[in-house]
Amino acid sequence: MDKTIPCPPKLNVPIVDFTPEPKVKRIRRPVHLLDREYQEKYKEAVAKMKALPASNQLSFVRQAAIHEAYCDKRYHYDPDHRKDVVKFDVHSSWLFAPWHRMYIYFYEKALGQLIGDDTFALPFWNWDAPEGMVVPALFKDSFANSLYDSNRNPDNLDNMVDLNYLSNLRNGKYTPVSFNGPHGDKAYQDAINNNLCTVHQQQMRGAGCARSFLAEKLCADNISPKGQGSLEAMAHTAMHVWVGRPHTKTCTGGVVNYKGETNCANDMGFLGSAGRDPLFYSHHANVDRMWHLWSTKLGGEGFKDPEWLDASFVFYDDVDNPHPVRIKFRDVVDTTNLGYTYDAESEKNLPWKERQLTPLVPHAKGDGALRSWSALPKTAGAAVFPVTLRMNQVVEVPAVAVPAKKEGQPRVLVIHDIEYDPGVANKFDVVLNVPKGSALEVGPQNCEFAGSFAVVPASSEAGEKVNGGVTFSIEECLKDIKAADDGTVDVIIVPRTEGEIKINSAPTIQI
Ligand SMILES: [Cu+2]
Repeated sequence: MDKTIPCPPKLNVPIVDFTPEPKVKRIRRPVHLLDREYQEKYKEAVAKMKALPASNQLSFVRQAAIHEAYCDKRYHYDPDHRKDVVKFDVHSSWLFAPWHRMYIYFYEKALGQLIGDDTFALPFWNWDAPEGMVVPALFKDSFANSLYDSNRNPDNLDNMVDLNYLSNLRNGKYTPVSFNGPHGDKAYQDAINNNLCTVHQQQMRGAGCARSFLAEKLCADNISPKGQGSLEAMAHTAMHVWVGRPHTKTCTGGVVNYKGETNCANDMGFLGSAGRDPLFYSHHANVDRMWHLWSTKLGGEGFKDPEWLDASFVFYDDVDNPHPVRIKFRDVVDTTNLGYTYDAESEKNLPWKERQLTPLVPHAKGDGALRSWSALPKTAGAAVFPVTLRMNQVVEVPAVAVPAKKEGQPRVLVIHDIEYDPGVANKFDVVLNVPKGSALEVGPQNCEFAGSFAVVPASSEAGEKVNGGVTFSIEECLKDIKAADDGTVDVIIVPRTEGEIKINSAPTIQI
């Protein structure tokens, strides 16, 4: 990894508490709809940030280093000085959404300050609308463009994004779809539909509660990540890996993984370098907008735990006089407190809100005994945990107990104790009540889809494994497959990537 990134200096100025902004003056708009003047403003602001000396905390190089520090385990946590050091990471837990909101808020403010315009709002990459489903042209021109980054995947830049990318990469046989069409093509229409279904799953169907959308709790007494939510695992991870420079046999540079091999995936495709691509911030502005939409228009309820609301981080503010500001999660739950909101026009017709999902196989109402493939003994192919996943070899976990439904308490499927090599992209999907032989075909466009576990590659040391988890809201899925009143359901795990993933404990369904 590049060692030129500076470490944060020792604090020699006092930390001040964040004060809410008195009014909303920044409206974040989609990148693809910016007029020429706004495009130039954005380029100028980032160019000025890149021109600041690295000694300035608000310089681009230091902003990128913040992501590396908090997201690639540069901070080690040892509150009791027991040398029981845990590598700290803001991913895979309930820290993910608020931490990233804070991070890009201070980035946005600094950009506005650099061009003397406090109404400047960070444009978002609108990958959830068909017109925004390509890397925005503004970031691609390599000539004198502060928004350009050479560490991207040239094969993907002009194609329709795939918000379910890693699942479709099966065996490297990925068929790209040109963003320019022809628009009447079935492949083009399917690609748009699959993307919209992915966002529908992420935002609506799989987002029935804060645990499954914003991720699981993480507190100081046990800071191993407990579980991702759909906000992180789905479109967010897919777009990181989609944009980033991929690993190839002949590439040079990058990180050395535990097998001693060089892995040169970088910039957006690698957590340690993601912040070096200016597109990262517009990507995360849309991830942030997804949280905003969930908690406003879609009526999602965030955490009420004081441990979450009172959690705080310190960021530098003010380009001219950089000083540290302590900001709490409760300060950022509502974006208006931060003086910004999202363009109302882009919220009017959310194209992914209403989606007709299709069943891959027929489903009958009743208990598991009625399922058409259940002629097989229930123990056939039963996974014995721990189980090590192999790409494309599905793991069937038959007859997982489903607790009876309780009003207002959505049922969740929880898989924890997932060990994986953090140095590579890892993904598996989870589907319900599908015969083993058909499970590979299930995608977000199907009723049987319950959710995905997917992580962006990060640094790894020799033999290092990271422990994670994932939580899915399955109430809607159970209803769609006519299993809402069943006592059991078959859970099928569909490994999508090559890296070794070991699941130590069986999935459970909880209320
Ligand atoms: Cu990210």
